[in-house]
Amino acid sequence: MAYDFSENDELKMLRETISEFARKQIEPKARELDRDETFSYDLTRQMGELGLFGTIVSPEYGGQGMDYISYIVAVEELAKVDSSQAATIAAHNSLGVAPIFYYGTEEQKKKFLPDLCRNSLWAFGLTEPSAGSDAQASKTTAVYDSARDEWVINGSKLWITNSATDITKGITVQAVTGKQSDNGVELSCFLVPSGTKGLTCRAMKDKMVWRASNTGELYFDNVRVPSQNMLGKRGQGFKIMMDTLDGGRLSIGAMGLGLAKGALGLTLAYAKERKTFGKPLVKHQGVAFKLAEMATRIEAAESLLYKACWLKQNHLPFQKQAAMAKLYCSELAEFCAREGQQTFGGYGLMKEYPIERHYRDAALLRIGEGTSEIQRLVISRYLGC
Ligand code: COS
Repeated sequence: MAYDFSENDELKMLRETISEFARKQIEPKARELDRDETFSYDLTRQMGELGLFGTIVSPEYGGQGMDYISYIVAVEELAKVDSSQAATIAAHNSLGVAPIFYYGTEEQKKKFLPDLCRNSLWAFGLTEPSAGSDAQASKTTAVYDSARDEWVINGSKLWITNSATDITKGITVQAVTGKQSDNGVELSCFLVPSGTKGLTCRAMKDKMVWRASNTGELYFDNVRVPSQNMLGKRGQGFKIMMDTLDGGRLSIGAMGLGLAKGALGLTLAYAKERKTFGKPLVKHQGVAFKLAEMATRIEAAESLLYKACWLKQNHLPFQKQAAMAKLYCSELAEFCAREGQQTFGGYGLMKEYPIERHYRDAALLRIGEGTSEIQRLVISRYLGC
């Protein structure tokens, strides 16, 4: 099977549709939403109408049945213009919907997915106040109540994208359900619907990045869910979370690549207009070389990311390449946003110029869904280190 770099007409059309939506609908609002730190229900609804909620889910559960590369193209196009809107879609598809689609029982899929493919969001509850990179260090517990055939969840989660909106229907939660024979903890996943008694979801404010994306902190105080809400098997929780993150890393890669392309586009346009020392910036070799470097790294990142997606799409091992793509694309985004800002000079420090927002938003990519250090750890393990 050979890796094909060309995009067919269907993919080109999808890219153009999302690009046009991002330029016409998102771009004019992005600055204000960022300034006011506001999650836009209107844009989210429109993205749902465009079919971006259940991209990879098969039509029998209400999804679009897109292939993985198409989904990644959509995220990339959104991220060129605004990381916050891209984050809403990336987190919902990769982290919210995907584990239910891949690991849910037939009953769970029929119950939850059709709504999530249209109108509602679902979140991924892994990170806790003292369990970030060390994702097995969860303190949240779930205890089985055999009298009622229910699990009782206690604990908290932090920095959970899409978890505290009015349209969030629930969260997949990793919790400790027991001990393993080797003294390790047994971790399991539960589908916890919003509004369940004892669950509090609060939006986290005052972020530097992704200010128009919803980030929540969650508290579980004797939250009861029926045993049918366990996702996967008892003790399979960590693997479900890790497998889900492998896919999530590709969408963060797409966000990095998109942001980098957006930054290059803005910088090139500005450098053609702005004159110093009697000629446009692009005619100064120092600036032209910056642009050449950005473009070269973008080209390399694109090949790495889409190769990783192609591997996933063809059911081949892709975890190493996903970590590489996440690492490279997120660091690329930061590089391009910084070089772009430098080219804009003082204007690049003003909120009036989108490069300023890109510069801030890029910071999340090297931290969220596994820091750059975690990606290096994963890659080095594949090398046998
Ligand atoms: N897919 C499926 N299973 C996986 C896996 C993956 N990608 N990675 C690890 N596992 C399995 C292992 O096979 C192992 O199974 P066994 O116990 O049956 O052998 C088990 O999970 C434990 O694996 P490991 O010992 O490698 O776990 P570690 O505690 O060393 O953690 C890292 C590995 C650091 C890679 C993991 O904790 C991680 O990715 N951390 C970052 C978490 C993160 O991204 N957080 C941000 C979330 S924001 S949404």
